[in-house]
Amino acid sequence: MKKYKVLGMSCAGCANSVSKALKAVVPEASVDVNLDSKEVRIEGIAEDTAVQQAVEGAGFEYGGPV
Ligand SMILES: [Cu+2]
Repeated sequence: MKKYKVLGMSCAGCANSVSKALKAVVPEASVDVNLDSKEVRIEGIAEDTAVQQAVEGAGFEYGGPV
């Protein structure tokens, strides 16, 4: 399990966008977005670079692994 900081999420719609973007790049992993802590939890195999690209591609700021 890995956790990443994602900045710029302000509502459930943002969380959903991030979640969808991540699921697209790591379809075999389970993704959980926590709006309160601004963290994304990924269960399964995920490359940091793929996570960063997905987050940034969705228009949010990648804060790195937690
Ligand atoms: Cu939003």
